[in-house]
Amino acid sequence: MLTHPRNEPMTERMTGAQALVRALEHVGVDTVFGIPGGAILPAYDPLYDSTKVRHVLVRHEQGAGHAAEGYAQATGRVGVCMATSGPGATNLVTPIADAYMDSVPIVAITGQVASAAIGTDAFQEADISGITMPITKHNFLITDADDIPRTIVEAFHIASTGRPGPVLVDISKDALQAQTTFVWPPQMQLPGYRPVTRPHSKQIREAAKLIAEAKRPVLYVGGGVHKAGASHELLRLAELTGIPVVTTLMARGTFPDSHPQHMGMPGMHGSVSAVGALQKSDLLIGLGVRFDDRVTGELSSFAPNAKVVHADIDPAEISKNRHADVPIVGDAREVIGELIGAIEAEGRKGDYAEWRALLDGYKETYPLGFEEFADGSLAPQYVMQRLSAIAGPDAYYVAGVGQHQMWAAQFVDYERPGSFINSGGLGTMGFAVPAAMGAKMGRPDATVWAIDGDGCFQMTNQELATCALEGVPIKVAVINNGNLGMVRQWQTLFYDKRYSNTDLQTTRRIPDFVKLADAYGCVGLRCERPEDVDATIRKAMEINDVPVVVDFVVHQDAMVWPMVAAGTSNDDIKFARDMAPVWDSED
Ligand SMILES: Cc1ncc(C[n+]2csc(CCOP(=O)(O)OP(=O)(O)O)c2C)c(N)n1
Ligand SMILES: [Mg+2]
Repeated sequence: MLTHPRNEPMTERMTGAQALVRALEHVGVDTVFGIPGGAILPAYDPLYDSTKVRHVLVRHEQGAGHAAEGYAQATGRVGVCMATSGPGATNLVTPIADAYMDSVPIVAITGQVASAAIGTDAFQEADISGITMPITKHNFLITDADDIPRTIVEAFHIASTGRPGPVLVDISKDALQAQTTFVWPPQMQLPGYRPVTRPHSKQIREAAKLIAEAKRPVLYVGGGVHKAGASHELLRLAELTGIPVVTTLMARGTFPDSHPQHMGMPGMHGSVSAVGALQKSDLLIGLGVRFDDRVTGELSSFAPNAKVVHADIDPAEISKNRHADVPIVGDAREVIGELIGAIEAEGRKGDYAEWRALLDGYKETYPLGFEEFADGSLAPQYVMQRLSAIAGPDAYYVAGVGQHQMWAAQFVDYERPGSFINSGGLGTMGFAVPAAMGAKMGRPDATVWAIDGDGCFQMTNQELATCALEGVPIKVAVINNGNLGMVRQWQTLFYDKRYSNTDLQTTRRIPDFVKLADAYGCVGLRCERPEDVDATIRKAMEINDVPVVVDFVVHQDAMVWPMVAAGTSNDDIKFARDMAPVWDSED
């Protein structure tokens, strides 16, 4: 009997490597970042012919991983990186851990030695699935070509659904070389994987009741809200209730900075108003957050009078660090949508006028500020303010890790969800340049500024070669304080100014970042004085055919304030050295 060909699955004989590339095309991959080598070489051959998948040859596999993360965060799609076995795969470990900590959906594809050689310490053998077991959402080792298409579909499904995260697919060389029958679409075999997205209605009603009864509620918003695409719902919930909002490092822009209900970023370097809001609250409504230690400070004195509503897609997060009075498992968009419905159904509204007035008072009395230097040298915070004003809210800002990252979080105004991309959980130096490259490839029409430290920049700036050759005109602001500044800040405060191994001596222009930019085929600019900042940024904004690197030479003594010293209570926040805010007398 003849059946209509459209009703039949597509089948075709090909190699495992061809099946891999075909599967990547079918799941919609358009960009892969990677470096070839022996074990993955069979996959690079059919990749050469693909008209749908663009492979970007990076200079270091760490760059491939961060680029995949930047691409994923700027597009909301799964980022893909590829490496060979052994050292290629182990170079992906840092970005995989980074993606795991920040719930970024990436799929890492690695070649493995031939299956008969696995476990023999063969040349370039590393047990990458074993190594990455604790830092992947899931990982696969494929030794049979027939399993390749199905596993690719499963990997993309797992990476992008529920709580997003990195998935590793390790494929032995013989599986890539073997003949197989390509069948599409394959049937997923993930019987145990069913993330809960719909929240329990009883818990939602309970939360709505607590919200109506609270006197001092706070919407404590984390990275999960933007990941769920729930920023519109968040705005509706906030405006419906009038509850003040704080946005964590991973949530900057999810709620507009300019909104009067926004109290800023909480945490170690958060604003007094945001930290105060949490500490003085009687109800924390945690949405897509994980009560990270950088936010809570000393856990035992965190928000001591608050009941907790905690909504997260990952049940493992709930009550992990702080007991949740009302636990809600679900997708943030559905949770917030249902909360809005339940609050409307409750009919009664809380009265938070006094609470808002108290927090507005903190905001006014303790705004973010910084020290300017009498010698006319440049304050890094001023650079951020001008970047923000000139590049505007439509740009993407991608930070490295250290003081410059915190200034980028504090002094750039974020109005748009997802416009700040950084390494939050792992704090990975070297993140910015490759992640900015990935973001720019995902959003070619957007302006993408990497805000990097002189230390971080020296870890991954080789991807500027990739950017220059592949036509990815990112802009890099190197905040050059000549030091591993954040570590130096701790030495200033806690180690009696004993500056052990934090002076990078970049003041000697080793390396000279302008010449380095030039060597990479980029434009290099330098700015050392406040009066030149605007003109320099404008010049960088005008160059759109090649990457631009601006060496902003700033004062080495600039510090990040406010600060809650590690392990101490949020109540002991300092907004400048030895300067503590005065909380209200009734507390
Ligand atoms: C890979 C890695 N190594 C070490 C650290 C510890 N660390 C955190 S911030 C920092 C200094 C970063 O220096 P720089 O890039 O110049 O940024 P700055 O703080 O000066 O703005 C270091 C060494 C880290 N976070 N990541
Ligand atoms: Mg530095």
